[in-house]
Amino acid sequence: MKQDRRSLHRPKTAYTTVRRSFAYKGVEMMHQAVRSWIDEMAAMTKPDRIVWIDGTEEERQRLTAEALASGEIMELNQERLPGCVYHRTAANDVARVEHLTLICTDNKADAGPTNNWMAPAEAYAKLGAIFDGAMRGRTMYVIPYLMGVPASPFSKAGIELTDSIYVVLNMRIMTRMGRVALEQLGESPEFVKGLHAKADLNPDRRFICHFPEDNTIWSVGSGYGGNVLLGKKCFSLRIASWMARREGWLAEHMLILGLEDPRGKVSYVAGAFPSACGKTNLAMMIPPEHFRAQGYKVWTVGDDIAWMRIGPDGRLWASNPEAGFFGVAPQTSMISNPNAMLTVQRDTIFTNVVLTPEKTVWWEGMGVDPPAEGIDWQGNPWKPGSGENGAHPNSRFTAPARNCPVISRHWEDPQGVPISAMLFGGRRAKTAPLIYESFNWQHGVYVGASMASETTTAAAGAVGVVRRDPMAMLPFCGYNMGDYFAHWLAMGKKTSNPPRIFHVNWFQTDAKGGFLWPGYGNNFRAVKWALDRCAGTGKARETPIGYVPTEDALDLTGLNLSGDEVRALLAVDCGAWRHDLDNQEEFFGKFDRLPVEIKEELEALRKRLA
Ligand code: OXD
Ligand code: MN
Repeated sequence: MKQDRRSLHRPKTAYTTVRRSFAYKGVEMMHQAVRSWIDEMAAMTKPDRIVWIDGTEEERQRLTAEALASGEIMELNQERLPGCVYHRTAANDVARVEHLTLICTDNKADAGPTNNWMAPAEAYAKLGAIFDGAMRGRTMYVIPYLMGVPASPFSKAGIELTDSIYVVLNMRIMTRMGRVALEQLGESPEFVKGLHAKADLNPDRRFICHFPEDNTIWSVGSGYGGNVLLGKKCFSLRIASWMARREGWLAEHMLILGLEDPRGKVSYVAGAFPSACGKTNLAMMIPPEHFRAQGYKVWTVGDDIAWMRIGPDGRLWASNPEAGFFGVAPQTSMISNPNAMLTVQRDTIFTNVVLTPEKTVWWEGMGVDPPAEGIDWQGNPWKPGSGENGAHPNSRFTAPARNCPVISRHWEDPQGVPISAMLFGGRRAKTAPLIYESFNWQHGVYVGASMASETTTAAAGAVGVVRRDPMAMLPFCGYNMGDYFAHWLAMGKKTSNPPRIFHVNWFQTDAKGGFLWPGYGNNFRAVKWALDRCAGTGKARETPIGYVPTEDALDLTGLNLSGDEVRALLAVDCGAWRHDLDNQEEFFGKFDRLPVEIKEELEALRKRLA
C-alpha cells in the first residue's frame, strides 16, 4: 500500500519523452515531463487557475497590484523607498522549522544521525493528504528559476509551484526567474521539482520535505522565506549538497567576499557561519579608516551560499547561486552594515519589521530613533518603550544583489572566483580565540566539522544554546554528515591548490558579558591576517589547536584595546578545550560513518592538549 502511494507521487515520467514546443498558457513549453508533473501536482492541490511566471516587469507590476489588493503585501512610501513593499507572516510562522524539516531517502542511514528522516512513501502520503485540495479557490504559480548565473555550466534549474504571490515576488529577487530559466532548461530532464502550498498555516500540518533521490521538495503549511523560497536552503543547500557529493563539488552555507589590496590585487575568501551570525555584515564590511586610507576595499560576491568547484588550475572556484539577499533586519544599521542599508533603499521586500506612520520601516538596532508609534510585526499598534520588540528578531529584507554598492564586478562570472582562504566561524562566548589557522586541509576539515555556535532566532527553538554545527551546515546538509565529512576530505585530495582553512570567533565576551572584540568592519583585521598567512607573511605562534596570530600580527591601529584584552582574544585555554573535546566526542559518537581522519584529528588534538 505504501509503495502504491509513493508511486502515485514519485514522478511517473522517466523524463525521456520530450515533446517539443507546445503552448501552455502563453509560455512555450518544450518539456512534456514538466507538464506531466505540473498536471499531477495540480490534480492533487486543485488550484482554480495555473499561471506561468515569465519574469517580466509587466508581470511584477500585475502581481504586486494583485497582492496589494488582497492585503498579502502593503505598499511602502514610494518616494522614500521606491519599489519597496511590506509583508507580515503569521505569528506562528517566523523562522525556519528545523524539527519539521526532513530528508526523505530510501535508506534512513543516508540521511544520517543529524537529519530528521521519513521514508519517501510515508512522506509523500502524509504531505499528499495535506496538499490534497490545498489550492482550491487559489492560483498555482509556476516559477521556473535558475540557481546560478544564466549560461554558466554550473547553474541548475528548478521549478517551484506555489500558491503565494509573496513567494513569487521573493523568488524574482533571489533567483533568475522566468523565461531565462526555461530557455536554459531546454529539453534537459534535470530540474528540481518544488511544490509549496500555504495550506492552513497550521504548525501541526507544516512540513518541509526533501527527496534528494527524486530531485523533489515539498513544503506545506508555512509562508516564512526559509521554508518556502525553495531555491534557497531547500535546493541550493540540501538538494545541491547531495548533487555536489555525487558530482564532485561543494554546496556550502558560505558568504564569498573579495579583499582588494592597495596594489589592486583581489583575493577571495569564503566563510561559513550559522544563521544570523553576521555573514551578510562580513560579506559587505567596510574596512576601518586606517586600511581604507591605504586603498584596501572589500567586494561582495555572496552572503549566504557558495557553490564551489575545482578549477583547471587546481584551485577551488566559488560562485553565488543566488541573485539577492534575504537578510536579518534587526541590528542592521549605518554603523553595522552601511552597504546593506543602502542596498535596501529600493526594490526590497520587508517582512515582519515595524511599519511607521509614514509607511517606512524600522527595526531594533537600526541606529535611528524609532517612530513615536507604529504597527509592530504582528500588526498591532506599537510604541517604543512598551517592552516589546516592534520588529521580530528574525524579521527580514529581500533585496536584489545588484543594489549593493560594493557588489563585486565578478559576482556573475560564470566560473566563479578563486578562493584563497576559508573561514569557519561560530558564536562562542568562550573557548574559541578570535582567529586561528588549521595545520592543513585534513585538520581544517576537522576544525569545520567540530564547529559549534550558540543558537539564534533564525530557527524556531531555544536561543543561545551552544550546539555543534559542522561547517554551519547542520540544518542544511541533505545527507549523512559522516559522508559529508568524507566528501570534504576527498575534495582536498583532488584540489592541488586548496584554500587555507581558518576558524574565527567575533563573539567572545569579557567577565561582564560585554563583547571583547568590536566586530563588524574590524573583522577586516582578522580576514587580512588570514590572507597574510596565505601570502606567507602573517606572523603566528603554534598552539595545540592551530596557528594563532602573535600579539603584534594583527594590525589593530585605531582600536582601543588593552594588551590584556588582546591576549584574552588570542588566548588558548587548554582546560576549556579539553572540556570542549568531551562535547565533540559525544557529538561525533553519533556517527557510524565518521571518517577515520576525523577520529585521528580528535585523538591528535587530545594529545596536544594533554
Ligand atoms: C538564512 C538562514 O535565512 O540561514 O540565511 O536561516
Ligand atoms: Mn543562511
